[in-house]
Amino acid sequence: MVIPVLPSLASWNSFRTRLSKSGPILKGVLNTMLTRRSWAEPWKIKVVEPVRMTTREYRLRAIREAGYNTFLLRSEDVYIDLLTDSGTNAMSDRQWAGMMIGDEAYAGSRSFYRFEEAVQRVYGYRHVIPTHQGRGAEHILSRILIRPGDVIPGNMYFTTTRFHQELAGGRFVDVVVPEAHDPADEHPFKGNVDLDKLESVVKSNSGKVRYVSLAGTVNMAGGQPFSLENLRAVRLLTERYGVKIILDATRVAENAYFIQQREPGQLSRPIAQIVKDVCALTDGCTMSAKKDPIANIGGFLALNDEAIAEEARNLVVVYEGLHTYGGMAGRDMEAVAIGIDESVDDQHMHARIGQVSYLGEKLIGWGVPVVRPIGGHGVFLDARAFLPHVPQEQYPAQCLTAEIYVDSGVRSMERGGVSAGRDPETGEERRPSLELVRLTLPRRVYTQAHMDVTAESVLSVYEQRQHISGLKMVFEPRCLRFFQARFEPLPGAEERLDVQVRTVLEKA
Ligand code: P70
Repeated sequence: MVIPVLPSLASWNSFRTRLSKSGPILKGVLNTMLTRRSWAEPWKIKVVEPVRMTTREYRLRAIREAGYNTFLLRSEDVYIDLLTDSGTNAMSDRQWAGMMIGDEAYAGSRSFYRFEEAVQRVYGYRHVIPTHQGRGAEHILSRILIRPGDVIPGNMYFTTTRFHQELAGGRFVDVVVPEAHDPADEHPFKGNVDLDKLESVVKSNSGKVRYVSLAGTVNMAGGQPFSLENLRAVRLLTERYGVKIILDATRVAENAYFIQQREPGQLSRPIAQIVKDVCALTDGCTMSAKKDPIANIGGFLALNDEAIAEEARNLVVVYEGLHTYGGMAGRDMEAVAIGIDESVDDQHMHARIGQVSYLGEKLIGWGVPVVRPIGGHGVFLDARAFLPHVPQEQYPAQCLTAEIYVDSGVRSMERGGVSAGRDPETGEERRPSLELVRLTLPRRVYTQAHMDVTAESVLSVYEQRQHISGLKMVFEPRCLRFFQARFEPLPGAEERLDVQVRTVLEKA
């Protein structure tokens, strides 16, 4: 069943423009009315996990010990964990039941065949190679398809994807539409590929472009989708040059939801059909089953080409595990197989993205700068606009994650200069246009009240923003530095924080 929920983006935008002329109060009220259409999750809660509330003083100490990096916090010190939607989802009773009947045979596990059948049926690819998670699939694919000196165009980089492309000797080139780099631009499909840019990259690197790396809901742009129309055009273009398209299907069902809601003629079509259409326009995919498929671990590489699939099976047994488990336990494969079907259910996706939109629209209503339109898996704060006085070399988004944690125990993730890392050729720090903080929503985990607490905390930090100052990096790991980097406050800020920390220590 298809549920028409949000107004189409075009009518939404024109309505917003009219509202903005009618004064901020009316705008706020109407915004709230519009975005708070009543919806409820298509499930009820059977098991709960207690979370711990701590004091501000405690959190001040915890973030300092964590080197101002939310990845280094202990999860028991976190109240509402919006670090990621990866592997943090709540499985259904059916998935848990599947865990009990997982077949743990080393070879030829029944659970693998169930997993393979679900992938083939829902996404439509012929060959399925299981991996322990998404980056396992990225590793294998990059080793097979990339030769040193190759160029890989894509709709904005993703950290692990680009890292594996570079490890294999390739160079990623961003061909996403320019609107994706502007947090305030309301383009409904900011994940679209800029066709002229793509064609010029392919032409000027003749023989060096073997595939386009295309992500469903672009993570680093704020969870922004591409349209079917754009994908069809990319397909036509790449076919002319003999270039493949490899989809990062990690959040393809979320992308399909936005196609359903925003693309003309798609509203009556189920998400499952749209997912099939998207995959049919590509040659294969990598998947982190920790996201869309609502599992805690797992992934796969799926391909149509027999020869590439054979080579992938060669590599999977070296790096991941046998070609019928790829690093997953049998029970994990069961959970993923069941989760894949749940992920393309229209009501599930309505509630999932509806919750993200609830949080996002609340912040927009209060004037907090966020990436617009609100994306699929999280709300992305625009740290440049939030902290205009903190220059990018002082990592404003990183500071903001620490400040929000100290304020309320809500954990978020930096998605800016720290994540972008260094250019492997020049060694220079990259300065991405987007300097963001991601409040990521795990699927089926938190309630609307958790969203209210989160929004109020962000607002409270926003009201104190002029007192927030920058950080310096004091430990920089060689690979994917954002995971383990450590920071210290700059002198001015240190004083302010020191006073607070000292008070805490004295009290302790
Ligand atoms: C996140 C997670 C993982 C991911 C992804 C896309 C679009 C591939 C992967 C890799 C985890 C993460 C990863 C790197 C930096 C921060 C967080 N994204 N493609 O939170 O999949 O994690 O299973 O190896 O989003 O966004 P996997």
